[in-house]
Amino acid sequence: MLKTSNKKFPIKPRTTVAFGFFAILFILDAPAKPQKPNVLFIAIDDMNDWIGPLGGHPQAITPNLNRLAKMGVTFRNAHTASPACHSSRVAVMTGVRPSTSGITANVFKGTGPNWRKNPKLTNVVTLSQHFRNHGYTAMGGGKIYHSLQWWNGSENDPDTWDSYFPEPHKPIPFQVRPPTKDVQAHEASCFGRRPLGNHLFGWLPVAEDDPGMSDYKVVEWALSEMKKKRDKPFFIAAGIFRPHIPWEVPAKYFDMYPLDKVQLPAHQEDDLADTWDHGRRSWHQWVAQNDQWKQAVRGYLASITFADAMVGRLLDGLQQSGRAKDTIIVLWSDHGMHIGEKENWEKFTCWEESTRIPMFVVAPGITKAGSICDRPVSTLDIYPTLAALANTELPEQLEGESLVALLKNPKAGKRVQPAISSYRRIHGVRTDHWRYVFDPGSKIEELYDHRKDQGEHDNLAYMPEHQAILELHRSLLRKYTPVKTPEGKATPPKSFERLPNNRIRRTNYFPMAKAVAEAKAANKRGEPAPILGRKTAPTASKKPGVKKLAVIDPDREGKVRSGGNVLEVHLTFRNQSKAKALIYWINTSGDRVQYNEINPGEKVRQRTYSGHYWLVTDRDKKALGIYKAENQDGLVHIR
Ligand SMILES: [Ca+2]
Ligand SMILES: [Ca+2]
Repeated sequence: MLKTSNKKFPIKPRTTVAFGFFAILFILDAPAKPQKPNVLFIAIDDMNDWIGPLGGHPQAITPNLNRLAKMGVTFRNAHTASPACHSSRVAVMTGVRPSTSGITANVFKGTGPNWRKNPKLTNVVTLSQHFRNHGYTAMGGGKIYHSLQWWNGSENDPDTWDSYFPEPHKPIPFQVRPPTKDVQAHEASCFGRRPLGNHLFGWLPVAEDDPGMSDYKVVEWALSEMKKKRDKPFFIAAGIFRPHIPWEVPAKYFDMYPLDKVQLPAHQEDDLADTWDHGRRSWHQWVAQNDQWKQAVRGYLASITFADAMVGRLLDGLQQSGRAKDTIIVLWSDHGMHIGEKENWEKFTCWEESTRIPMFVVAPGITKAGSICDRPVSTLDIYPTLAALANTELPEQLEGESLVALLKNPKAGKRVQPAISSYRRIHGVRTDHWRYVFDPGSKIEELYDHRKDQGEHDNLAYMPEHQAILELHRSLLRKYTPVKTPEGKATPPKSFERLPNNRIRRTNYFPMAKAVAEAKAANKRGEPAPILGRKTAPTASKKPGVKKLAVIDPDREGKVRSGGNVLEVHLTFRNQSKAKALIYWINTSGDRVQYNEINPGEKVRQRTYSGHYWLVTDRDKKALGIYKAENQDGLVHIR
């Protein structure tokens, strides 16, 4: 039985006999010690709303999250405090708002809790410490603080746990990668520079079943801890790493989503016309030019279903341990995920795709099975909620709001705060059915009405009829963060024009899908189109001077394709041999396109783009060497 108040047992003895009778009943019924609920704290990495209870993707197979939803309260309007692994997790574990600490993005600084150097967080009592201070054994496993499968560092704080699996500074167990031949075949089928190295932005099955997965091992550990006999209540934090990239899970999960049936997420091609540029459009360019969108959706869905299976094992194990009746379950994801919407991949924005998360609470004796709460809540609320559910005093630093009132009454329970998400300088405010986004850098403001526009396509911030609601959201952001918002009538930033219908439009915007389609059509016509994405990609800075280019083995012809980078550079080909040489551009499909002939002793200056390949042959068209243009003018000696 859980209690949320400290009310004394109401004994009103009328007679000694009656008192004795009730006292005996009380003694028989009561546990030997004051009972405290156990806590099973499940952190999922990068899981967005593509799960049954949130309906973000019609094809997602998540039977175990569906089951969890039926056990307690589903928060359907839950958002991360910060859409990046590190900042999100620090906010959850400290209860301090990212805009207060200034920790609003990822860091990769080696081993140890670097976030403790932040003056606001140096001495803060973390969630696990709080439970330890109140008589709990606090154990962690897997990714709770920031760490990555391929990064040897971790932001975990070993001093805040009684034990950690597998080890506090290496919280994610070893994870096997897909077979090399599969990776190579996939690389060969794609051109241009793939985002991230080592195929980490990849989606292939591993040649293992569930027990070969690192998350499986974390769950095994959590189950073994649940079963142990112990004097103290437990706080078990289990971190599941999938569906974080790389989307590599056993083949059976890929098989659940036949590629030809996979649906792309709902999206609008020119969605970024009325908003800020998140700087990650080159990822979408690479996906689009290689026709990888569906494959990526499939990999993400497969990874979600795998993570769901791991959640199922935790739920089953808790049931089998006999402790479900006195264990609070909280499940949350550190942030959402763009899968190509708004020409973005992963997170790092303050739109719904990045901020909306799965969040569930099961509190025996408090929550009703199958309840739904649509009020805006935040991961910042997890700490105060758990502290309240365990009848402990809330530490002073907490800036979120206990959700106990909403757990008891999901529709009418008191809720004061909006859900605010901060990523670097950008902030999003989510209320019951509005989202406000403000970028203090470009000064652009956004306002979306979720009653009509769940995809957040139509920015209403510059419409006079929505001025009052805009003011309300500006004031909410000012109330809870140090951000200075604009005041008065919203004015479009310089690079935007105001349209007659009071929407705004970026003057030089060109959708990536259109740019890629045009370049592909040109290639099909046999025209060299080394402009893939040129109109939209961020301008790289060209290095001064001229660099002699290294020769690439001519046997690589057929394996290399031009694309990716878009900076204009010049290559000078000097023919120092005694015979005529031919110059070819290798197009985006990997084919030769002849550009020039160079006589002995002559030179040719050729305009091209960084990331593009050039082939030199002898007069019989036998390949002599391949050269790749870099972010600098290049020199090629033909000998
Ligand atoms: Ca994450
Ligand atoms: Ca839009």
